[in-house]
Amino acid sequence: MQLNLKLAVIAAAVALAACGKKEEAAPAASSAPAAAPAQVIKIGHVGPTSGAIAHLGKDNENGARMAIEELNAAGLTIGGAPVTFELLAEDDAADPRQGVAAAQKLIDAKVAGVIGHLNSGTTIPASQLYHDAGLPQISPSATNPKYTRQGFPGAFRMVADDVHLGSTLGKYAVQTLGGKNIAVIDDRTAYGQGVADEFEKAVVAAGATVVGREFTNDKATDFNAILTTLKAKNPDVVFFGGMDAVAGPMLKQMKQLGINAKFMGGDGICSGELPKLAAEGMADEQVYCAEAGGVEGEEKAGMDKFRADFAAKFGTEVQVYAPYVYDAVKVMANAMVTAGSADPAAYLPALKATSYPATRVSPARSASTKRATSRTAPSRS
Ligand code: ABU
Repeated sequence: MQLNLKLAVIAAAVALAACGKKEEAAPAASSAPAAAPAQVIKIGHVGPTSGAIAHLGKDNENGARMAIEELNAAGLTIGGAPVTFELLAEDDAADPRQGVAAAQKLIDAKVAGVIGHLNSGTTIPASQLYHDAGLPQISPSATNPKYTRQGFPGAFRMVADDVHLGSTLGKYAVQTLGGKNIAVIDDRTAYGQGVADEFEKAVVAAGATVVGREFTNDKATDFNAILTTLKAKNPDVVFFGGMDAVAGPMLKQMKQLGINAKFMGGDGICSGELPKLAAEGMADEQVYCAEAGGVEGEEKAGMDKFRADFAAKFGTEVQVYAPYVYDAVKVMANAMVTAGSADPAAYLPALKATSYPATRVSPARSASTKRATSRTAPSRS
């Protein structure tokens, strides 16, 4: 299931009911009536804050922190009771087993909902635990379609899935870039292999030839063997299904081997870090990727403000998914306010019915409106 998200500011004045741990009331200092104690609502976040894509996991976690701080500054009430939100952040290192362990930790800590995980390979196994525990989960970035096709009513994503993403990119490679002989590589993860399969299908449907299909893994650093095999097939486009931490060194080694093909990938390579990871390996107009968070028109002002606020707060630019995490936290909190309860069973219907008009950050974009962007460095708008 996919949320059709249009973002809105959480209405600070809405008075509804909350369920969460009560803080101890401070003793009244005077004869004036004591202020009602704030109820603490725990929201879990999971992403890889260690390992090769820690820069992406930290970006996500910062997006969550920013949203939580804004919610708390707004002084929300739920069901007439003042509430504060507490972020419980876990690291899954992009590893499926650590993802399951992180999920169990959050369930044991009695979070009211979870934002995460970043990777499809961690999001999917963890989703079984959240489902069993009755907890809503919104992934900001997991694009493998299986995640939302398991029949779990509480599983949501903020982004289009790999069917849309891969097919749009495949068509773009042939119809816009003019690719005729296309090579495909994937990292054998739930995301990388899935998006590469969809890309390949679309390339063939559009009339081009897939001259080679190779694979690596998400921890590999040496691609000389597969790139040498593909070089002999003279591709005009190389597509990589995987993340920026692998794509960067791959680009560098393509250059060293004299492969001058255009290089494409999904949202997983479309980060601010890619040019650094590729070192001198990226040529002008060589890299095309699905730009998560790319917005135009009226939405651009909101995104520009988000990026500026984020950079001022954390001293670093948005990588990829922080705006989606930020939105996801606010969407979840908004559903609690609307439902008058932070009880997962009570606010899930409101979450499903979410329509959240954009104010600062763009709504989730369908793959058909995502742009495959040509640039020397991933753009921030
Ligand atoms: N959407 C690409 C990165 C996250 C994933 O594994 O799906």
